[in-house]
Amino acid sequence: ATQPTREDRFSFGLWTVGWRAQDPFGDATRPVLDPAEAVHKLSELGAWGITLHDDDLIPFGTEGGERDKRISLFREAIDQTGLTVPMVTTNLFTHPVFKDGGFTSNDRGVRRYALRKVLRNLDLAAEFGAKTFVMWGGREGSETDAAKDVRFALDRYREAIDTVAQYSEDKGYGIRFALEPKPNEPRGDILLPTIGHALAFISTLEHHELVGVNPEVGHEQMAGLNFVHGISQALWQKKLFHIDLNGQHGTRFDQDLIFGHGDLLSAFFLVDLLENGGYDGPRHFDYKPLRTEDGAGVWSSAAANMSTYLLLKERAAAYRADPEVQEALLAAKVAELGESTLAAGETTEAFLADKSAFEDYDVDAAGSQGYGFVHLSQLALEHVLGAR
Ligand code: 3MF
Ligand code: MG
Ligand code: MG
Ligand code: MG
Repeated sequence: ATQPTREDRFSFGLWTVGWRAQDPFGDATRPVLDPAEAVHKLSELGAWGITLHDDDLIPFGTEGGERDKRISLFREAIDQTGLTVPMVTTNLFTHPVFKDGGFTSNDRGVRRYALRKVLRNLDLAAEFGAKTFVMWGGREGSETDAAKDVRFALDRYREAIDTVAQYSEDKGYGIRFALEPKPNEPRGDILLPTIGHALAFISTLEHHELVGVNPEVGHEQMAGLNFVHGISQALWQKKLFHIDLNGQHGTRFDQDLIFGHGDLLSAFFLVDLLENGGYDGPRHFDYKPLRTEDGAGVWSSAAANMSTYLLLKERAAAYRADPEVQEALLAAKVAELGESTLAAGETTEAFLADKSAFEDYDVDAAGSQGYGFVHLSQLALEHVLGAR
């Protein structure tokens, strides 16, 4: 059951397995990975899709015949394996031109250049049949509040996304957009730092219906936030267009660990939510094989992401099917929260007249009841540990 198949819809960023493990203090520890090899290896491991930044496939500045050649070699590997390219994303963070941002650089020329780069990248996304276009604004931010008028920056961010969405509509691409929040790194502070900020921003867009979020486990956890809650709200607002699965140990640098190798209990409840909460998008991994790993370690880490997900999916099903869990859920009144607080058709007038709701309500009895959340939680933990 932990052997992935295409039906599981697992996808990986080309930049994940292809990461050469250079970090701010050390050189790369692995050689360049040929994109076609990544496609073949991922396909053999049971993955369904591969995703990429423009620059992952076509190094920045590569033009003409060399550009075409790289695209067609990748396309060939895709055709040979039957892997899909469900998502394409944009790199507005590596080249020094973007050091003060792409869409929100203080320099207008840089902003125009960034927008052109993204429009061209969107053509590439359409060419590969991608359904989702992710935008992570890694350099959209600042280190000092003296240097960035955030209100202007948000105006320019909105202008850029409205322009990109309009272009896509004009071309009939049918692509949806997903913004990826992150609180910091590489900038001291990044704009749209959390799922909540991104959702609020999206509601102001001209094509808000085409724009959702691509939350990453580690990014929300870097901000000390509960990822399961964030994903729940994104689902509730019908804005979970895509997801970046990985692992993280709390509020520190972006670790991009294998899925489940950070907060395992949170990963369990996340899988339960994704499987039962109405998400039908790709299960996409944005992780980094540890710097200590060689080529073989890269592929075993890719496999580990998928097998962890499937194990947790199995555990979540067992948890839900356990009669003791069902009893504990009932005792904890988890489903009762689904009932509306006012009765159907109850007017405010009738509500105010209901003495049992207030005047006669036994607050001491209600205040002394136990909800049994610990018992329920322990049952979940025992299922995760395979003890049930
Ligand atoms: C950085 C990220 C990014 C985004 C990527 C896809 C390089 O922390 O998570 O990975 O996921 O740009 O949009
Ligand atoms: Mg990340
Ligand atoms: Mg990360
Ligand atoms: Mg990511």
